[in-house]
Amino acid sequence: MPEQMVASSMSKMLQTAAGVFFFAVVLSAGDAAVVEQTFVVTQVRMRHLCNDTLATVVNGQFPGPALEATQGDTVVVHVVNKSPHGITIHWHGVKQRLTCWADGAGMVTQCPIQPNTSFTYRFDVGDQVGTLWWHAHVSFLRATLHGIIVIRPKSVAYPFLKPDMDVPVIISEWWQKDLIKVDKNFSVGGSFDDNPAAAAINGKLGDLYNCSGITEDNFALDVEPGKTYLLRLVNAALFSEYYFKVARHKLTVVGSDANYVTPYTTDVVAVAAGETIDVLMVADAPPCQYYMAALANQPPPPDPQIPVFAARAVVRYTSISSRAQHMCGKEPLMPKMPDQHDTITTVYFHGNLTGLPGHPLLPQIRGHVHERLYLTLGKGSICRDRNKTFCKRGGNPESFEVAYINNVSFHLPEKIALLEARYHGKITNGNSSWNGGMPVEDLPSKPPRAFDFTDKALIPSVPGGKLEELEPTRKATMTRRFGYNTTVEVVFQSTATMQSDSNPMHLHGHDFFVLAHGLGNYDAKRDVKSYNLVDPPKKNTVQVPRLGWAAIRFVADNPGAWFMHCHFEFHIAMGMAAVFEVENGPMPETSLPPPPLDLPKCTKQRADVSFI
Ligand SMILES: *[C@@H]1O[C@H](CO)[C@@H](O)[C@H](O)[C@H]1NC(C)=O
Ligand SMILES: *[C@@H]1O[C@H](CO)[C@@H](O)[C@H](O)[C@H]1NC(C)=O
Ligand SMILES: *[C@@H]1O[C@H](CO)[C@@H](O)[C@H](O)[C@H]1NC(C)=O
Ligand SMILES: *[C@@H]1O[C@H](CO)[C@@H](O)[C@H](O)[C@H]1NC(C)=O
Ligand SMILES: *[C@@H]1O[C@H](CO)[C@@H](O)[C@H](O)[C@H]1NC(C)=O
Ligand SMILES: *[C@@H]1O[C@H](CO)[C@@H](O)[C@H](O)[C@H]1NC(C)=O
Ligand SMILES: *[C@@H]1O[C@H](CO)[C@@H](O)[C@H](O)[C@H]1NC(C)=O
Ligand SMILES: *[C@@H]1O[C@H](CO)[C@@H](O)[C@H](O)[C@H]1NC(C)=O
Ligand SMILES: CC(=O)N[C@H]1CO[C@H](CO)[C@@H](O)[C@@H]1O
Ligand SMILES: [Cu+2]
Repeated sequence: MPEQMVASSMSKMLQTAAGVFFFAVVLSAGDAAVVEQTFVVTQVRMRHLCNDTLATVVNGQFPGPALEATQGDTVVVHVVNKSPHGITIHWHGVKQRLTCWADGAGMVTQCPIQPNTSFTYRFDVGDQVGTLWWHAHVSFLRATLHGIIVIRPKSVAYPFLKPDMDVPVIISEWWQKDLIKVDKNFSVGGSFDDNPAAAAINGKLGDLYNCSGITEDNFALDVEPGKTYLLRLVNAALFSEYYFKVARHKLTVVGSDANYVTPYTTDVVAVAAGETIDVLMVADAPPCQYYMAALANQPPPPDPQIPVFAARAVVRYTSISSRAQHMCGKEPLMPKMPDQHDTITTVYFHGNLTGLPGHPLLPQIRGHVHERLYLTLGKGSICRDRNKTFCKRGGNPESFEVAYINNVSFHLPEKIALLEARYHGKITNGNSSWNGGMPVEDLPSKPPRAFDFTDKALIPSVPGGKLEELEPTRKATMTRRFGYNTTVEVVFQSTATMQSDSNPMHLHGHDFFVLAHGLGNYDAKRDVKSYNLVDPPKKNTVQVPRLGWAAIRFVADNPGAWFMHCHFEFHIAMGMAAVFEVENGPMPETSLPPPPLDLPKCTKQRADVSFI
C-alpha cells in the first residue's frame, strides 16, 4: 500500500473516520487538483529602522506568497530568477516522494537557478496535512526568501475543534547586511558584527522598534469574541529559537511540521528554527487589545552573546462596546515572556508533544533497527593555511571556527550537485575531482573519540583551554547510504565545544519519529528505556536540547540524496550538515526517476553558496 494513501493523521481520534478517509483518497485519486504559481525572485529596496536595505524576495513580498494546497494536490511552481544571485527553493517538510530532484537543496539536489533563468518545481503534497513552509536553500538568502505552505485536509475535518479562521504567524529576522557576505564570513569562522537588525512577525518589525521615535508597524489580528483561530507558527529566522505568547490567552498545540499532535494546552510555545507549530487560540479574554510576542532565546555566557531579539504584534477584539473599552488599558497588555537565557522551557514544551497513536509506520519503527548513528554536533577549527594541520588554535587567527558532525565539517560539492553526481555514477568515495577538490566520505556512525561532550569547561576557546586538544577538525563531503526500506535510528548529541547552543536538526525527504530527548550525555543503556514507541511525535525538525540529546527513528523509504543539517543558518554555513542517501527499491515505483530536463546546470557563476 503506497504510504501516501495512508493518512499520517490516522489516529485514535480519527480511527472511525480513517476507513472513510482512505476510501475518499482512492476515489478521488484522479481528480487531485494542480496548484500552479509563479515565483519571480527580485531584489527590492525595503525601508526599516531608518535604513534602505536591498532584500531578495519573491513577487515583491516579505514574507513571500503563501502556497495553499489540499492533501493529494500536485504543486507546480515556476521560479523566475530576476535577482543577481543563484537561487534554489526548498519545500521544507514536503516529503518529495520520488521527486528528490525538486527538493531545492543547493548543490545537494540541484545547481542553483542562475540569474535570468527559470526552473519549474513539480511535486505532490501526498498525504501530508498542516503547516510547512518554503525557503531559499542557498547562502543566507532565506532571511527574506520564504513563505508558508498550508495543506488543508481533503475530506475529513480537522481532528479538533474546527477553527473559524486560519492565521499564518511567520517569525523571521530583518537583516540590514549583504547576506552573501554574511554567509562567506561564517564559512570562514564568522564575524561578531553579523547579526540581524530586528525580529519580525509576518514581515512587520512591530512597535518594539523605531526609526527616530516613529515606531515600526505591528502585524494586527482582529478577533471576534468566542471565535477560534488556528495560528500557524513558522520559525523562519536564521539565528534563533523563539518563545511565543499571547497575553491572557491559552494556546492549544494541535500540530507540528504538518503532523497532528495530541492537543496540548499551554501559555508558552517554543518554536525552533525551521519548525512549525499549529495552535488554536480561542478569543475568550475580555475584549481589549493584547500583544502577541516572540522572543529569541540563547544560552547564557560564557557562550558568545548576540543582542536580544523580540517582535510583537497585536490581537484586537472587534466590536468593543464603549463600556468595555473603558475597562481596557490604553496600551495592549503585554505577556510576561520567559527570560532570554531560559533554555529549559523549550525542553519541557517539546517534551509535552506526542503524536496520534496508530500511525501505520510505527510497527516498523518498533521493529528491527538496521542502522544506528550517534552524531555529535559541535565546533572545532581548521588552519587558515589549508595545507597545514598544525597551527595556533584557541581563537588565534591562524585558525578559524567550523561546525561539525562527528568531527567532520561538511563541504558542499562545487562542480555538480551531489544527487547528479550519484545519478551519473561519478561518485567514488575518496575521488575529489568531480567535487571541487574535497573527498566524499562516509559519515561515521559514532564520534571518533569519547569525551564528556557536555562539559561546560569546553565552551571557552582560549589558548591552553580544555578544548584545545579536541579542537582540530577537517572538512569533507560526508554522506551516508541507506538501503531502501531500512529503519534508521539517529541519536543527536549537542556538545559544549566552543558554545552550548541547542541544535534544530532537520532532515529532508522524510519525517521521523522523535522517541526521546534528555539533558547531558546520551547513555544507551539508560536512555533507551525512555523511548516513546507508542505515540511519538512525527516531525521533520527536532530541537536537540542545549547540552543534551534527542533520539529519532525513520524508515528510509524515499530514494534520493537528502540534506540533513542544523537549521541555524550560521551552523549550516560552518558545516553542521551531512547527506543521507537512500537507495532505490526493487520496483520502478520505488526508484528515483531521471532528472527533469530543465534542471539547472552549474556554471562558473554557480551559486553564491560558500565552498570552503
Ligand atoms: C539579466 O537581464 C537583465 C535585463 O535584460 C540584464 O540587465 C542583466 O544584466 C542580466 N543579468 C545577468 C546576470 O545576466
Ligand atoms: C564580514 O567580516 C568582515 C571582517 O570581519 C567585517 O568587516 C564585515 O562587517 C562582516 N560582514 C559583512 C556583511 O561583510
Ligand atoms: C526607539 O528605539 C531606541 C533604541 O531601541 C529606544 O531606546 C527608544 O526608547 C525607542 N523610542 C521609542 C519612542 O520607542
Ligand atoms: C510538560 O510541561 C510541564 C510544564 O512546563 C513540565 O513540568 C513537564 O516536565 C513537561 N513534560 C515533559 C515530559 O517534558
Ligand atoms: C597547498 O598545496 C597545494 C598542492 O598540494 C599547492 O598547490 C598550494 O599552492 C599550497 N597552498 C599553500 C597556501 O601553500
Ligand atoms: C574521479 O572523477 C572524475 C570526474 O568525474 C573521473 O573522470 C575519474 O575517472 C574518477 N576517478 C576514479 C578513480 O573514480
Ligand atoms: C578530531 O579529529 C582530529 C584529527 O583529525 C583530532 O586531532 C581531534 O582531537 C578530534 N576532535 C574530536 C572532538 O574528536
Ligand atoms: C518494508 O519493510 C517492512 C518490514 O521491515 C515490510 O513489512 C514492508 O513490506 C516493506 N515495504 C516495502 C515497500 O518494501
Ligand atoms: C545596518 C545599518 O546600515 N544600520 C544603519 C541604519 O541607520 C542608522 C541611522 O541612520 C545608522 O546609524 C545605522 O548604522
Ligand atoms: Cu546547530
